[in-house]
Amino acid sequence: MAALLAVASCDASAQEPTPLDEVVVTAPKPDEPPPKSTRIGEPELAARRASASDSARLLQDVPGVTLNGAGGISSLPAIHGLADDRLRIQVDGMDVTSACPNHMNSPLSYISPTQVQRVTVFAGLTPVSAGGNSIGGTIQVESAAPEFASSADELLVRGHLGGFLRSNGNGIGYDVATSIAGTGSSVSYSESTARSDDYFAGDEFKAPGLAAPLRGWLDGDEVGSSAYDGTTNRNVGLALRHEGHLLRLDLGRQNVGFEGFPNQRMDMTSNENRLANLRYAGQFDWGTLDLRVFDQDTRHAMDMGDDRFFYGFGMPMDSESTNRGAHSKASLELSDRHTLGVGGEYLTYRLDDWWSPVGSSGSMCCEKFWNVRDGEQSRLGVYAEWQADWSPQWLSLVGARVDRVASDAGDVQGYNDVMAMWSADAAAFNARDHRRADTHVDVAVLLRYVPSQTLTFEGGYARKTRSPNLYERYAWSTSAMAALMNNFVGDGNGYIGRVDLEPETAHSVSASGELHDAEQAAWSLRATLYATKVNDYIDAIRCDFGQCSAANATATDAFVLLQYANQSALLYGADLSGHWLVTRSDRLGSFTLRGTLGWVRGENRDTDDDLYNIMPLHGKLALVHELGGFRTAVEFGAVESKTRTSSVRNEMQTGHYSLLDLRSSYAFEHARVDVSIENVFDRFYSLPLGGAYLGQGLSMSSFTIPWGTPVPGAGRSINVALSVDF
Ligand SMILES: [Cu+2]
Repeated sequence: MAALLAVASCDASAQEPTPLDEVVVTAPKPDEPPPKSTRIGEPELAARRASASDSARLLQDVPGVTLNGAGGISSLPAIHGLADDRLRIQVDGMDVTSACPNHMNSPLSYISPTQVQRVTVFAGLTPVSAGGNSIGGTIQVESAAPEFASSADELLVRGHLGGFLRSNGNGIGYDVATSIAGTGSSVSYSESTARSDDYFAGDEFKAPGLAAPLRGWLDGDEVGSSAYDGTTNRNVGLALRHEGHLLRLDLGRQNVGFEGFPNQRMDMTSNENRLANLRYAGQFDWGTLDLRVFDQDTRHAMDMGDDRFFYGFGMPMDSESTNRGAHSKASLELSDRHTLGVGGEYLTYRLDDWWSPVGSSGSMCCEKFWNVRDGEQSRLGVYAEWQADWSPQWLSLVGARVDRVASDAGDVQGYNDVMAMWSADAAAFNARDHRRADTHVDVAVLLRYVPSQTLTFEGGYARKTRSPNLYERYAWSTSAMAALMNNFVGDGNGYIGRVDLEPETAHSVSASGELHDAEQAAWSLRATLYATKVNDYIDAIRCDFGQCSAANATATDAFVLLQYANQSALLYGADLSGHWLVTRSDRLGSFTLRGTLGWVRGENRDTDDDLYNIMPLHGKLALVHELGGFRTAVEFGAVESKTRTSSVRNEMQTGHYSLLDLRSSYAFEHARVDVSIENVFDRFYSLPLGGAYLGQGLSMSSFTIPWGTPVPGAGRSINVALSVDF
């Protein structure tokens, strides 16, 4: 799989089968498939869904993709070492955006795994039509496309009921979906929920005791602040179809009652998100046309959850955002060989982030602390992309795009104006002009060469650009408490913005080769090499001004305060993936070995430091048995120890580990049962990308939680999921 290179193919059915995840094309016309990319469909998705309430986990076996730990339903995917806002992540075509100084409500947290029907990953080089304001790859997650009845006298009625139980953390949830459709119209409804207590590691990693003064007991192996509760996603869809035209309106609402974050200093105590997505797709003699408008409104609240000290008053932090977008895309078939895609996008994002005062005296009295006030970022982009099928052997895709990104934020204030700890930083920030406008010029050149039935080469070059997000530019306070609340990487440090940050510009080259049998069924081996040089990479330097102490500049075993800074970075690595059909017979079914190996390095070229959260060498080998409706997989994963760490962030090292998972499923005609045992031997391990453990105790200041404990991975869990379709 790992079409780590996105090279276009004009026909989805021409996509090769891929070693780890099958390429399943479920897109109905006129929902044109994107250029060649990695697609995850059934049955891989079904098997993953059964054991995840976090949609990012559906991506965990895609070569080149790793997951940065966060809350139980909101891991942040990384592609080749570039994560979070460096990727373009679209949910049902919408550029959904986080509204939180910790990026708790990440884009993929807004769709539950049960809704996900198709995942497309552009790991590595992305065509410009799928890029924009991002330097890593693109992840597109989609829910089910509407279905229509095939004849006028038929009414298509569908229903789905599902539920799951997971032993580790007592996870439980359900999902229901129904739709009624004629030949030209369809109405659908879906709903899903999930909850879990704190999960347990394979062994003790701290002393058992009270989570915090006046709080409940936590066992030594219990991962504090990892629970979540009251997550509900509801969606209503309407669709109209007439000949080659499809109009869809989807209205979604998500509520999260609580989500703990073991690598942040606070928890999400409420999140309400509303989505409206109106789209049109049409087929014409000259090609296809796609139009979309969408709106996302988010109200987000954070405070201390049950595993943290409450300080008698809590620490309310609120944010509210509106995110609106319009996309248009036309694909013109110039001739049998040439297709021209042109498109335009407009996005506008508004954010307020404020912290209500607490107490009638003291440093957090007496006014609202404005972390970001009247923040806005708008982006206008246009692109053109030319795909040429020169011959059955050669294909090229060449594109360019220009984006204009304007960012601004209003004046701020601290909890009061009388204390210098707030007023000095606020005055310095307010004295500056905050408006910045960046122009991005991106290009992508992708080539594919198929010299024989058993060999495919892909390669290319891309230049991509990303502007700093609002927190990177406008988080302003050098007070430790305030800076520690601004952190979306989970390393326990505090972050201070920099208004003058320049956009990151990435130059990427990538090449891959795939060998397979002529029928593309029995075996395959794919290797990809890639390198990305990032100019003005937004890394961090130690804060040595404002309220930052002299010790902050040199500490090597403590949480520290950092300021974002443009530096240059180099990321490079290799992905290897393959499959081998060991044996197949009518009586015993088929046995297939599937494997992946990922290796990535990230270096700061200005400081010679290693970049933060770069996954050590990791691999997975699975033996999959399929017979009729039965599918069983034995998965063995191994990860090397993490010794290359970011010293500016005092990133912790983690040890090597290996895990065994067993997954089994049986698909009846109208039902499905999944049973899995994850981490069969209940091994203890630290998550290499899980960040610092901050899930209990007095988490509001730098020195009240000991530095040095990474967030551990989950111990054994026995998971069961059932679903019925009718
Ligand atoms: Cu938050």
